[in-house]
Amino acid sequence: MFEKILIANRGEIALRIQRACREMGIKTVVVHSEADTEAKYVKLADESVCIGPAASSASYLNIPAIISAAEVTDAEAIHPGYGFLSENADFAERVEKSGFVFIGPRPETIRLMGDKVSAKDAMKAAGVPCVPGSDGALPEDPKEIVRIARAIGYPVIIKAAGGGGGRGMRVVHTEAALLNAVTMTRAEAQAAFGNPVVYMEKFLENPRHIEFQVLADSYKNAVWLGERDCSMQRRHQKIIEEAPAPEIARRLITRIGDRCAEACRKIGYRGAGTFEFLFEDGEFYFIEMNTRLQVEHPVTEFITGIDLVQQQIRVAAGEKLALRQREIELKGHAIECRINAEDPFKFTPSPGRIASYHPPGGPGIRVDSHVYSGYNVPLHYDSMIGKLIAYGDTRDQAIRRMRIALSEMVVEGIKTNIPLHQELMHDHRFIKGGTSIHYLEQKLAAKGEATKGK
Ligand code: MV4
Repeated sequence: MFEKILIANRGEIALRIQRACREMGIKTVVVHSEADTEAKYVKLADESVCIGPAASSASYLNIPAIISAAEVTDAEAIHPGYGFLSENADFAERVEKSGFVFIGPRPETIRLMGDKVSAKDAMKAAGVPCVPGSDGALPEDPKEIVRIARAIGYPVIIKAAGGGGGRGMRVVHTEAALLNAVTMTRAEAQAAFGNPVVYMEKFLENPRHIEFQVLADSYKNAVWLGERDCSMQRRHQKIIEEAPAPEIARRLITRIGDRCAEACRKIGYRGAGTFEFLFEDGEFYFIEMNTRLQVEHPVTEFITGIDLVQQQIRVAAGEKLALRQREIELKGHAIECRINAEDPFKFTPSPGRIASYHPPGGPGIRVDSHVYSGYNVPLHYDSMIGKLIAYGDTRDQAIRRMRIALSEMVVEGIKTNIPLHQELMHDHRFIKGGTSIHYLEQKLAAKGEATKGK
């Protein structure tokens, strides 16, 4: 096992990774920007290295500075967390070429999944059901493009191979709008990702976003650890995630989960990963794979009892997976509310000093946060200041515990989205379960209409 790991991230996930290391007897190094010098998790780490100014580009995305920090502190492995460099294949490659272990998949796998066309090809070949669409990249020939769209049937969506997570997409409802949309998406993709390749899919109008957690070692052993419903989102920012997904037959879930684990074996996947699907009219359609630990991993940890960060570290160190699929039991229900420093209904960021902070507690409550009374939320990074996760024997119990926890939680001095979460925990459609990816935006729009001019 490693003696020392460098954490190339900040905030709640830097603290989460640090806790896993502590429990395993591994020393930690955190790298941080000038804006995070006073952060408590920086002081709690065994060692810390300031790697640059507040701007992410100069610090948390500064590859040479991070590798130098690993060299001077004698760290053996680097955990990238989520966001920042976590899905950067060039970073993973440079980490390994410099003699460190990258805690994540092989660089080739990150590259394969980073290109959404090659990812979909690989998954289709591995037996994972995909959204009907173009067979790979769209050709240049306009006649061919028109023919492909007719075969799929309108509406279609044009997506950039270099995009993902909602960037570089365009919905097309009619043939008249098709070729211009392809040209525009190509140009934007070239500008944003340096890659003009686009592909086409049937546009699903009202799907849910369901994702499957997988874990694999370097010896082609792989398991799936249940699914998460991440449909409650706004502008591609998830707000609430839960596991298991409500109102979907367990037999179908098991069938898809087994396909995901099998695909991991086929491509030689290593580490933790997530298969993203759209779910509509009883069918699952693969869209993308994330090759990192995700923000919402705690809901999976609650229903499986498995520490995903520790598992990531074990397989990165070359250990064989000790988990067997038949021993993995999905038990109870977990819900996560992302707590953001923002106006709860206008969504404008609200950085600044937290005057007082009182986290909730009690049975089945977990709070993953790095903040404290007196902490200053910097304006340079995303607005998430923590995650509140509630577990119960049933979904109903998890919701009731979440309501109590939200009512106990105090964050003063800045605005947070706690009031929005409180409202959602009493929303009849949420309580029923199974809302689509459009539900929150539609609810907010309706509410905006109702309060106009008031
Ligand atoms: C889609 C889609 C409908 N049909 N693909 C957006 C993020 C990226 N991961 C894929 N996305 C979508 N792809 C087809 N064929 C609708 C979305 C989408 C979405 C997906 C998941 C979560 C939130 C979303 C919000 C808007 C659109």
